Amino acid sequence: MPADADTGTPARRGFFARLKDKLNQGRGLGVALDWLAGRKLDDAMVEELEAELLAADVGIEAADAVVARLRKLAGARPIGSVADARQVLREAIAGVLAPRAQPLVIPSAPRPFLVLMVGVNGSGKTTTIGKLARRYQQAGLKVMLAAGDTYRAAAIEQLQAWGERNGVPVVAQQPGADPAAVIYDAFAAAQARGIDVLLADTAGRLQNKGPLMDELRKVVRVAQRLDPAAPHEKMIVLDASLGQNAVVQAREFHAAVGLTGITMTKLDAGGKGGVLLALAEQLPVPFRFIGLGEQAGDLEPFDAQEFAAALVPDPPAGGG
Ligand SMILES: Nc1nc2c(ncn2[C@@H]2O[C@H](COP(=O)(O)OP(=O)(O)OP(=O)(O)O)[C@@H](O)[C@H]2O)c(=O)[nH]1
Ligand SMILES: [Mg+2]
Repeated sequence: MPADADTGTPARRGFFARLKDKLNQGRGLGVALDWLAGRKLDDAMVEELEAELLAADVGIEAADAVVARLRKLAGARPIGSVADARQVLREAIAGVLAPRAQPLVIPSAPRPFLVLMVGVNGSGKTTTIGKLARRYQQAGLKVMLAAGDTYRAAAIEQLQAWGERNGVPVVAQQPGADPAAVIYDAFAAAQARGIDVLLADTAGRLQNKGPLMDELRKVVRVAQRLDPAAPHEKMIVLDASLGQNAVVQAREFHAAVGLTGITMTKLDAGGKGGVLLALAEQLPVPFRFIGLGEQAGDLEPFDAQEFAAALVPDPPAGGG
């Protein structure tokens, strides 16, 4: 898919440089390892590192997984400098994240490829749709949006504004309409019009509200009348600043509709980033994109190595 084959472009390098500055306010992990150089990884160091990991929202299971990988790596090669120690920690972290780093590929069939966005209120679903619309359009795909958040007129207008900005059609009905009907109609229209990617918005909902989760299951069922494989992507959008709570949300939405992708937003806004390690360890759902702001360009496919490098930055010059 051309949109995701752009690793190494200046824009992408700039994005990950910004991620490094934003995560933990650039402080990063690995301070506990600064004195590892030339020494053995001892229990005191491990304890301090675990505390750092937990403070960064990594959670116990993933902290254990990182430490286990670190011990293995540190045992297998000499660590002569602080830079070596940081590199080993980056590798341990990347090792935990790597199995989930699976970019969203839009295959040549089936088309239209239906992406259903789900998540709690305010996580960034509608904004992410706007960003993806631009991304896929720039990749030469025909994009359409479905205003499946029918709870508020403002939600429909917000999606229409993104549609206008990108010059992509938006299928919408009146506030209060049945979201399943809106998305069904949009899917049928997208089929008729030869659309490649249909991005369907939904209203924010708390994972413990049964009737709202039923509504989401209905959206899925109704879309399947047009294509039994639809929605081809069921993407949850999670707010990184919610920390471990994001893991709870992902688990519950996964149980309800069977997620196929995770997009993590707001890593620029207090999100510590460790939550991705917790998710990697606890859920078998691929990481698709990460969001770093409110603008259309503030979204990139997830990359395990780049993310680990951002979590464990080099200390500022002169800062040891
Ligand atoms: N800083 C920052 N803000 C973001 C990001 N993504 C979204 N936002 C902002 O978060 C707020 C909520 O975003 P929406 O896209 O409306 O969230 P939503 O999930 O559609 O919200 P509901 O429809 O109410 O459930 C908006 O002010 C966005 O501009 C991000 O990556 N970083
Ligand atoms: Mg919304």
